[in-house]
Amino acid sequence: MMSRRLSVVTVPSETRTHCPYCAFQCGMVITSGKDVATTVRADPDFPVNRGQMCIKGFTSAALLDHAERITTPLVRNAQGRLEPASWDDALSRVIDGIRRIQETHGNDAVAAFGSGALTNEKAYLLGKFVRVALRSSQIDYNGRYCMASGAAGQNRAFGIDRGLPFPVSDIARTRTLVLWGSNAADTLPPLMQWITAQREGGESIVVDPRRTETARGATLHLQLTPGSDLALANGLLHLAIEQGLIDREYIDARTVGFDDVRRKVLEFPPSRVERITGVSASDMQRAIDLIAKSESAMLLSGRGPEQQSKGADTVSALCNLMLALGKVGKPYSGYGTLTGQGNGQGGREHGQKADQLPGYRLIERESDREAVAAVWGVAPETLPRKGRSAYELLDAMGRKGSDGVHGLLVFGSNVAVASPSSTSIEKKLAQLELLVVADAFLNETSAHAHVVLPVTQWAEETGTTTNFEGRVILRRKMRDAPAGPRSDLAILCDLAERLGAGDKFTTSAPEAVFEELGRATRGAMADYSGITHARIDREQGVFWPCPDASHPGTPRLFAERFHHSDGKARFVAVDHRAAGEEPDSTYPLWFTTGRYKEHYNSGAQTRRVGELVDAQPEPRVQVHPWLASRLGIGDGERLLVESRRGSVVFRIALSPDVRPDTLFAPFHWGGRHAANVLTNPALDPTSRMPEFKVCAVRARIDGGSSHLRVVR
Ligand SMILES: Nc1nc2c(c(=O)[nH]1)N[C@H]1C(S)=C(S)[C@@H](COP(=O)(O)OP(=O)(O)OC[C@H]3O[C@@H](n4cnc5c(=O)[nH]c(N)nc54)[C@H](O)[C@@H]3O)O[C@H]1N2
Ligand SMILES: Nc1nc2c(c(=O)[nH]1)N[C@H]1C(S)=C(S)[C@@H](COP(=O)(O)OP(=O)(O)OC[C@H]3O[C@@H](n4cnc5c(=O)[nH]c(N)nc54)[C@H](O)[C@@H]3O)O[C@H]1N2
Ligand code: SF4
Ligand SMILES: [Mo]
Repeated sequence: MMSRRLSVVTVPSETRTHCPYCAFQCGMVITSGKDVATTVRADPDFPVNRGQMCIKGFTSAALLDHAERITTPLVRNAQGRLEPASWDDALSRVIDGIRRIQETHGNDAVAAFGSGALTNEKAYLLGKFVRVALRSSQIDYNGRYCMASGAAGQNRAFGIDRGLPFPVSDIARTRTLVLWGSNAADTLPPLMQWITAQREGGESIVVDPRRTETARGATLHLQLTPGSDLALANGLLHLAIEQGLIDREYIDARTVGFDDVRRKVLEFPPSRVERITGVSASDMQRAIDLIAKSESAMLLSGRGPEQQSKGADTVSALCNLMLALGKVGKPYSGYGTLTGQGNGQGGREHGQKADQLPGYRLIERESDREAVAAVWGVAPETLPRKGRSAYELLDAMGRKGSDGVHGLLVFGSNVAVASPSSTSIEKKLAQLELLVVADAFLNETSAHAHVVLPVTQWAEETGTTTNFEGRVILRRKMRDAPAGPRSDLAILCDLAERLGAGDKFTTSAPEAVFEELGRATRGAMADYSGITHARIDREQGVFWPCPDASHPGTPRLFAERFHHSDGKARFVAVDHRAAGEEPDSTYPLWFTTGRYKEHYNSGAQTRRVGELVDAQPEPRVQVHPWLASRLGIGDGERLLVESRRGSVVFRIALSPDVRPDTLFAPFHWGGRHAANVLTNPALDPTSRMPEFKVCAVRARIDGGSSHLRVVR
C-alpha cells in the first residue's frame, strides 16, 4: 500500500469587523493567516454598507504591518531626539512630568485631548482618567472641530443629539432629500447607494459653494456664498410662511416658540437673501416647493454649514425650517447631521467633552455628578467642574502660571494639522513642558512630543463604536498586536495606577470597561445600559437609547415626543451675522476647506498608504477658470495663498465647479501644504466650533509680485 504524506494546510481565518476610518463604520471581512496576505472585503451582510466600501476601507489593512508603525515607546533625549525606551522608563517620564507640573501650577495645568477615533470604551476611560486620576478639568477632543455645532443645534431643538434619528435605509424612501454642505459622494461613499435609490424616485437638493460629485446628481444645486447658510435657511422659511406652506397643526401640537421665529424670518425676504447668499429668488422658490410640498422630506447637514462661527445657530435655522414644515418625526422625514469620525457619535457621548460626563450627562449638573461619582466610587465634590473647549485648551498652552496648560496628553488626534491657525498651535506645542502622544504612527503633533506611546490598532483589539445612525456596533479583534504596542485602555490603567488611583481602574478589558460604561449611563440621555458586547455580536448593532437587556433599542426617535421634558420641540430664533472674517480689498477672496475621497482627516494614516498617495499625492487648490485668468495663472501652476495668519503654496486644479470668488483646498496635509495655516480660529459662542469653512485670503503666482485687489 502506498503511504500518503500529510501536509499541514493553515486555513486563513476570517473576521467580521468594521473599518477604522469614518462614521459609516462599514462592515468588513478581514482574511488573514500564516503566509497569506491580509485582505479586506466589504461585508455583504452588514445592513448599512451592504457590500460596499470606499478605497480607504479597502486599503486599511496596509496600516497594520506598515514599516513606519511605532512598536516601542520613544522618549526625547538630552540632544532633543526621540529615542527608544522601555515602557517603564517612558511611563515614569510621563508621571514625573505630570507631578512636577501639577505641584507647581495646579491640577488643571495638565490636560488631555481625545478623539472621535477612540472606541466608546477608550473615550469613557479617558474622560474618567482625567477627572479621577489626573483630577483635572481640562479635557476636550477633536469632535469639537467636527460635531459640536450639529450637537448644539439638535440639543436645543430636540433635547437630544443623535446624528440621524432614523436608520440609514429611511434615506432611500424620502421624497425630497436635502444634503446641506455635505459632500457624501466623497466623504461617505457607500451612502450613495441609498441616495441613488432615493434619487430614482424623488427629488434632491444640494447646498454647497462647489458643484461637488454629490451636487452633480441632484435636482437642484444651490451654490451659495460661503458662510451664508443661516440667511438662506431663514429665507426659505420666510417664503414658506408667506405662501402658507407651513404646518400649523403640527406647530401647535408638537413645538413651542414659533412666534419668535416667525417674526425673525420676516426680516429675510428673497431680495435680501439673494444679496447675502448669491442664490436667486427663483432657485429659492424651487427649493421650498420641493421641500414643503412633498409628502416626506429630509434635511441632512454636513460640516459646510456647521464649521462656522455661527454654526450652532445655522443648525437651529435648519431645524426651524423642518419643524415649521411639520417634517420632523414623520415617516422618512426629519433633520439629521451626518457624523464624521469612526466613533464621532459615541465619542461625543461618554465624557471626553469639557462639560460632560458619560451618557451625555452634564458635569455641572449635581444629579449627574452624583450618579457618575457613585459608579466611579468617588465623592461627587471631588469631580472637577467643566474645562475649556478644544481650541481654547490648545490656545492656553504656553500661557504663564496656573492659567496655562503646561502638560498635554493626546490620544487620537493630530492637532498640529487639524487645528485652525495651525502655525500658532504648533508654536505652542513646542513650548509645552510635557507633551505625550499615544499613537500607532508618528505625526506632525508627535514631532513635538517628549514621550510617544505606541498603541495597538483597530484590528488588534475589541471595542464598540457608535455609527452615524446611533447604532452601537462591535469592532472585533482579528489578530494579536506585534510585540511592543499596548492598548490605550492598558496605558490609561497603568498611568492611573502610577498616579495612585489604581483601585478605580482595575480592568483594561474592553468588555468589562463597556459594562461599567453601561452602568454609568443608566438613566441618562445616551443610555447604553441594556447593551453588551455579546448582544451586539448577536444582533446587527443596537440603537441607543437602550435602557435594559430586554429593550429592543431605538432605531427611530421623535415619532411621539421630543426629548425636552414637555415632549415638545423648541424653535430658536436666530439671526444672520457676518463670518468672523469676510473678503475686503486686501484679502479679496473667500477660502474654504474640506476633503478628498482618498485621504482621511489630518492624513496621519492615509498619507502613508501607497495606493492613496498615488491617487492623490498632494493638495490642490480649486480655482475657477475666470479667477485663474484674472490671476494670470494656469492649471498645475503654483499659487501662493495668504491670509492674516500665514501663507501656503498649492498647485492649482482649474475647475468650473467652484464659485469664481472662492478658493477651496483639502486640509489633509501639514507643513508647506497645510490649509489650516490659513484658517481663522473664530469660535462659535455656543458650540465653540472653529470657523474652518470661511476666511478671507489673497493669492498670486508663487514667485510673482502683484495681488489681485478686487474680485467683482
Ligand atoms: N474621504 C474622506 N471621508 C471622510 C473624512 C475624510 O477626511 N476623508 N472625514 C470624516 C469626517 S471626520 C467628517 S466630519 C466628514 C465630513 O464630511 P463632509 O461634511 O461631507 O465634508 P467636508 O468636505 O469637510 O465639507 C462638505 C462640503 O462643505 C462645503 N462647504 C464649504 N463651505 C461651505 C459653506 O459655507 N456652506 C455650505 N453649505 N457648504 C460649504 C465644501 O465645499 C464641501 O463640499 O467626513 C468623514 N468622511
Ligand atoms: N481646515 C479644516 N480643518 C479641519 C476640518 C476641516 O473640514 N477643515 N475638519 C475637522 C474635523 S471634522 C475633524 S474630525 C478633525 C480631524 O483631524 P484629527 O483630529 O487630526 O484626526 P485624524 O487625522 O483622524 O487623527 C487621528 C490620529 O489618531 C490616531 N489614531 C487613530 N485611532 C486611534 C486610537 O484608537 N488610539 C490612538 N491613541 N490613536 C489613534 C491616528 O493614527 C492619527 O494620528 O479635523 C478638523 N480640522
Ligand atoms: S472610510 Fe468610511 S465609507 Fe470608506 S470604507 Fe471606511 S467606513 Fe466605509
Ligand atoms: Mo470630523
